[in-house]
Amino acid sequence: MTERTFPEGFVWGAATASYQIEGAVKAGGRGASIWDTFSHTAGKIVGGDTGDVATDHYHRVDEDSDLIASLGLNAYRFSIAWPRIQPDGTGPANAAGIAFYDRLVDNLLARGVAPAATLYHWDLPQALEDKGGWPERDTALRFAQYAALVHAALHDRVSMWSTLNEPWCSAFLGYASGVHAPGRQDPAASLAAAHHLMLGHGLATRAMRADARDGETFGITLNLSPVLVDNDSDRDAARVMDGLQNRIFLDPILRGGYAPDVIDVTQGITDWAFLHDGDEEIIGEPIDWLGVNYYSPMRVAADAESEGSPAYPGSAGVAILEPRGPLTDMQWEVYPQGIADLLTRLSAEYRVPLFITENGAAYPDVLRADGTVADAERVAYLEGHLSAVRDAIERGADVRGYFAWSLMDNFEWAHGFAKRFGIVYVDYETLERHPKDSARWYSRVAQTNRLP
Ligand code: IFM
Repeated sequence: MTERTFPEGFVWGAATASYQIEGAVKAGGRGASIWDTFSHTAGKIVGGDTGDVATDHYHRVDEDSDLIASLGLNAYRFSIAWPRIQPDGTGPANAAGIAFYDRLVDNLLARGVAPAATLYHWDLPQALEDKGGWPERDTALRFAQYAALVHAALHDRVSMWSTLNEPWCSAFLGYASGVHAPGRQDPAASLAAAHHLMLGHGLATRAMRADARDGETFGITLNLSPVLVDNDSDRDAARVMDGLQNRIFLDPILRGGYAPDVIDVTQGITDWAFLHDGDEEIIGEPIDWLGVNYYSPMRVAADAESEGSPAYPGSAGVAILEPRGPLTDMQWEVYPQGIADLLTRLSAEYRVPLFITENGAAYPDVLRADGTVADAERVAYLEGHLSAVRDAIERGADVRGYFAWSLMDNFEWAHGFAKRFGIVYVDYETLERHPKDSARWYSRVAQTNRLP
């Protein structure tokens, strides 16, 4: 590696998720997901937005495949909508649902782009939520069956598989703080949900690996954050939050079991009866790589008066501090050093090959009359973070690739369409796509395998 280059064979991609871009929520026999229900519930989403149309990717899959190829990316990370494959969350695969992903995968391969499939990016079939959702053990078993169906249909062409995207969000934003679907506020249920998500991951990985051909790889994607403190006296508080954000997933998946301190801080909330003998062995099913989604660090301090954050059951006594500028449009701190520290730590402590499966920033982009978008702040964000990724690789971190979040502007969950993360601008009136300056910059990086 010379000064600005990346290792040979480095994967350069962009990422999206089904509910955020597909739209067409009733097409091809798709069932309802928890996000359909949630987004149609008054007051849950900024502006009353929904994913009913989103960026209409379902109908524009050919055009979008051309777009990806035109950027010179060698990979594309997308997710599969469970309710397209099993409208009620059980039973045989719905042929029309499979056909849509067949088409996407064939399109990508025909254009020289490697498909990277995520099986679950938050759109649980509503029928399974009606039976209790992720806090119920049965949902993990259902997920493994769904995974096996999708894998059987696509694994002759898809090599890179991720089971879950950001189970922290599914469990704790979905069932503890309630700002995401299904919007429940039940801390004990959220911890059960986290466990069952991981159980589902382990069972699905086992099922797919049993039927894998040579060259297939299996992983999971976690949203991880370094936890920063100003004073040594805040180190215990940082350990609590590192446990609740990072290690609650990393340790069972990569070290064979939960860390005792994570179980301890949550004891007053749940008795952990959901943890059965043998579960940790299933969750620890070996993976080939870990997907890391990094956006910003978490700053904390000890605070005896704090009741903790609703999204972190067990965080009483810890205050989450305000982010420090510069901030993105999400009010998230821009801190490229965080990605380098995280990758270095993960490589040293967990010894697993890594992909950055998401990294990027929202800014209030403006489409100019000539169809261009000058998003210099996003270019700076990407350059800062990619440069930090390179530093981490040079220091020994085993990083195999990078996926920018996101290929295009899309439905940003509770923020609706108000936050734009895309390197491609979507005009929500016409649904036209316009590559931003960041897309051109990133395309150059991908094609030359180096920072300009
Ligand atoms: O848009 C989300 C994505 O779905 C999951 N990771 C974080 C992104 C930005 O909030």
